Amino acid sequence: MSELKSLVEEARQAFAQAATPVELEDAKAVFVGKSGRITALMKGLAGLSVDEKKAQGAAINEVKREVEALLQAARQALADAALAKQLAAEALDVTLPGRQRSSGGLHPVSLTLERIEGIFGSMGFEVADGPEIETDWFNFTALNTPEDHPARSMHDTFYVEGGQASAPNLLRTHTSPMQIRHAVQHVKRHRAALDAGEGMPEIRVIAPGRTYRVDSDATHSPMFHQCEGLWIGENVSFKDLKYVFTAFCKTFFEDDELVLRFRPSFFPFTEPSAEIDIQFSSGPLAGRWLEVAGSGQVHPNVVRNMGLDPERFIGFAFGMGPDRLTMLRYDIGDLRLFFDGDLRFLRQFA
Ligand code: 2U9
Repeated sequence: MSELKSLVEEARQAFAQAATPVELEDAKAVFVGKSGRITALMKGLAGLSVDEKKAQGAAINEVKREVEALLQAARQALADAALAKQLAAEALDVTLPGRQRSSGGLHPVSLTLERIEGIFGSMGFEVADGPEIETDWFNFTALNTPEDHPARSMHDTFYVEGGQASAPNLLRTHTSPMQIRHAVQHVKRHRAALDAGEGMPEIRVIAPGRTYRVDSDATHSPMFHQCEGLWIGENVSFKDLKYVFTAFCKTFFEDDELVLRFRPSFFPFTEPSAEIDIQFSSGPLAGRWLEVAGSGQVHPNVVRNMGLDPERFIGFAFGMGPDRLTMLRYDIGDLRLFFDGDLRFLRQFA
């Protein structure tokens, strides 16, 4: 009988020492397994009398129940400890502040480009796109730029690998090649009708984008933006240019009293050509003449390079610098602020 008592005590200690479920199941086998001590005691009943079997058997069964209850409690304790450990390891501090969600905004020059596209879009102009790496033909030759024009020199143009040795590829120096590409496609689509002596819808397009020149100071960046416009038809004249560009400037600068001045100038791709100056009616720059664009009637050679007969088709083009327009609109003094990426500056426009 005393062996039975100490057996319960031994089981209690063995179970308490088990640090893992595996150790606990090993300890269990010592007491209640097939070859455990309780099973051995049961087998020992065989040689006893009926009365002794009854008494001893009941006592062994009682011990077995106690050991099994201890085992169950030990299993539960191990499971509770494991859960507590996992919960502690995965604890979340729900009172910590959340991750901040920063809100983005458009770059001031992007805002200007969107504005330009919106205004010209409302006047029926499409928006052209095109590659920033261009061929010599689309960037210079098609635009009537003479072979010895200074813009073609290494001092002004970034040349890149590729293209022909006699005419290497380059980073476009203006957005005009996009308009040549657009016009050539447009003319191709209407070739059959044109050859049959019929008409074609007018070309009315603007081309905004990045351009590159070897130049860098407070008012020049090696990468800068341009937006050019082109309107070609059978009956388009300088008065259309004046009307369209005046409407654009008044809307863009939100100044209905703003006035324009066309000053004679020269570009290889337009003839005659004019510089466009504006004068604000109010604000810090009121009364001063500010140059905002170049313009002109598209040169017959350029019209021919689009695949059109310059005797029949005529039109005008203009070009402006969205970087400079942004500086004028927000009264910003240094062009480099746009390209430094300083958030203290950029956030003011977001
Ligand atoms: C085609 C034919 C003609 C676009 C034009 C200008 C005048 C011009 C620059 C002034 C400084 C832009 O801001 S700037 O960098 N542009 O003066 N651009 S006419 O003429 C074209 C374009 C495309 C097919």
